[in-house]
Amino acid sequence: MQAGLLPAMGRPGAVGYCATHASHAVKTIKSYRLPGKTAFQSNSNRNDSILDPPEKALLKLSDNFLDLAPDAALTATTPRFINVYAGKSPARQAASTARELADSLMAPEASVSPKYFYNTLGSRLFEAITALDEYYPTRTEAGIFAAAYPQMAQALAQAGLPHPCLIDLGAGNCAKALALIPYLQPRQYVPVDISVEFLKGAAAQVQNNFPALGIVGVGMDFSAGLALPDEVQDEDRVFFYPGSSLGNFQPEQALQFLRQMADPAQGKARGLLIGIDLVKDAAVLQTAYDDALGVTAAFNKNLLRNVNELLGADFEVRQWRHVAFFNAGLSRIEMHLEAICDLTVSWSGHSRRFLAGERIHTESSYKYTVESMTELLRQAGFRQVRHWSDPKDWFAVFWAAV
Ligand code: AVJ
Repeated sequence: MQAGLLPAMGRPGAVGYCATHASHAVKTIKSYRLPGKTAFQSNSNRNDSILDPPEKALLKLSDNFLDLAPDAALTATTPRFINVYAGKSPARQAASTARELADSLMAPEASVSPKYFYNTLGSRLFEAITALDEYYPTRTEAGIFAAAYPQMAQALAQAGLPHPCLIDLGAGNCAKALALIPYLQPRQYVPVDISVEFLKGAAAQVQNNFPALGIVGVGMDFSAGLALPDEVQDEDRVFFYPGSSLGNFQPEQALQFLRQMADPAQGKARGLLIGIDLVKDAAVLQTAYDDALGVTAAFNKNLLRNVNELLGADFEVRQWRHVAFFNAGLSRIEMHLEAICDLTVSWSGHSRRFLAGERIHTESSYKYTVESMTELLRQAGFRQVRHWSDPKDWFAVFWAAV
């Protein structure tokens, strides 16, 4: 990635963080200064190096998160932030979360929804996963984007969306949007995530980098529905759903979710930019979810800590072990937590006994083919579908227009 790509990032001496340079920063942002060409286009041996430049760029990006100058934190405009509790008060929301957790833990085949991975520590552990050698999706996707940003921007412009409202589903640290914004030049940026405190920090960071951009942060569980607050503009909505997060849905749920997005009465999408992990060699897949450092194991077990907090349960993390494998028949990675010994877990007057070897299913991560994903998007109501992928066809980014 070239230095000019992210105009106001926190390189030493970069503009945009410091109040005294604010007007310069705004000017830089308003023009969304674009580089002449991407690192990829200028690289003669594209295939050999596809993974390296964006990986470096990602590392740079996280450096920038840490490097934020203290005075910048004080002078930054805090973006608007809206918490959506699906029409319920926070107390009722907490009660229904507890009920949902209790029900899924009491089921004959115990499970916990993967959305409960993402407390603040969980979001950080996921960030760490994306930096692992074994976890190829993030850097492969970044490589695809880095090679195709201008083409993607062109695809949006051709669809009549030169300045979209960019809705970033599961925005997390907003790193992917930070790189995309200079190209798509959104009128409004709407990062959405269930991990509210984590997102607030990240949204403020985006505002630092793009002071002139209208940002509406939304804290909500969008798996429950895509009804966005009124502050989010209706026009020119483009959903950004990278990272293969769609893979967490069962295929039938994925279809419903995409349909909802394309529905003029609900998501009101004009287009969707979505990244999806592709079916590949089982060993490569499996290693990505069972890394040598044990970061994914920690991410999986941290879910128990979150359940303890949300449900008032007494899970002992040490009594559980991480299990991950590729279920080829269902085309999905499965993650489970397996009881190491016979044990009992209790919460507010209830308890469940687990025998050694019994599992809690914590995540399914479905893998698609280019064909199956194209078909899914068409079934959901997207008419124009195209995609970009890496040389190994490990990952694909789709642009789908309604
Ligand atoms: C965020 C759902 C895309 O399935 O690869 C990473 C989550 N779980 N390692 C994925 C995850 C274990 C990730 N998604």
